[in-house]
Amino acid sequence: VCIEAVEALDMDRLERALNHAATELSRLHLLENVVAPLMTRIGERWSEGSLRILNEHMASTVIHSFLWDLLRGSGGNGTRPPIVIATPSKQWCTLGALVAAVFAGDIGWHPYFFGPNLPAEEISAAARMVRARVVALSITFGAEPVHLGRELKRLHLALDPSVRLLIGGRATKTVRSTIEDIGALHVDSLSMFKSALEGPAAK
Ligand code: B12
Repeated sequence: VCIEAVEALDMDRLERALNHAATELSRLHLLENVVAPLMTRIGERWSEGSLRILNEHMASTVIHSFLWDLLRGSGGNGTRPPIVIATPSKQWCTLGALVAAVFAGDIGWHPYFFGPNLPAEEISAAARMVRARVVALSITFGAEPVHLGRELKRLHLALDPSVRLLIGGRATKTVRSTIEDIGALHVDSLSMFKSALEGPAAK
């Protein structure tokens, strides 16, 4: 249903289908088995040439707004532990980060979501300002590993050493050795993210 709505540029239908899925499914299931595969499929169809850029843009816009609605209100009353979530410099795909933010909110964290393309010093400033013990990054675009590796090293140096850095997303493997060098954790899935956030050192 979702992909048909994207083909037909039917934003209302896509929104209705997503809202319906949100009431029927657990958050984890919704995010990992509906939202992510839909975007992957759109990416494949776009590569094959059977969907246009505008179909992808329409879907990204609707899904961004849908996820933002799920995220809204997950700040709580000040008792939840803060987590900073963003994508590093030159990383423009925010939906994975937004998925991680919605999920973190769902399991009791206060997500501070800052969107795409954030330089290292802004990410570290955010962590300082909201007193976050955990920073989570999403990496989707794999074609600039040298720049990205440098940004991650700069972030590592700028962050307080007690802040944990978790990194997820489909292109994380392009900077695997840097992630090891700086002692960050590669979180492969939302379940692994959950374990990391529930571990003893997390909050
Ligand atoms: C939508 C999209 C865009 C949109 C993003 C809109 C937005 N607001 O986010 C826009 C238009 C900005 C875009 C731009 C570009 N894109 Co693009 N895009 C995509 C697409 C179709 C879907 C990505 C997406 O949103 N997925 C949905 C999310 C929810 O899924 P996800 O990111 O995989 O996240 C899941 C997990 O990875 C995980 N996760 C992700 N992050 C994190 C973080 C944490 C902490 C945790 C725990 C988990 C986690 O959780 C999610 C749920 O399971 C992909 C195709 C694909 N196969 O991914 C291409 C894709 C990523 N794009 C690609 C390209 C080439 C580009 C452009 C260069 C295109 C261009 N020529 O201008 C630009 C610039 C990219 C850049 N520099 O960042 C390539 C990247 C190839 C590569 N070398 O890495 C892809 C793979 C398409 C392709 N097959 O060629 N893109």
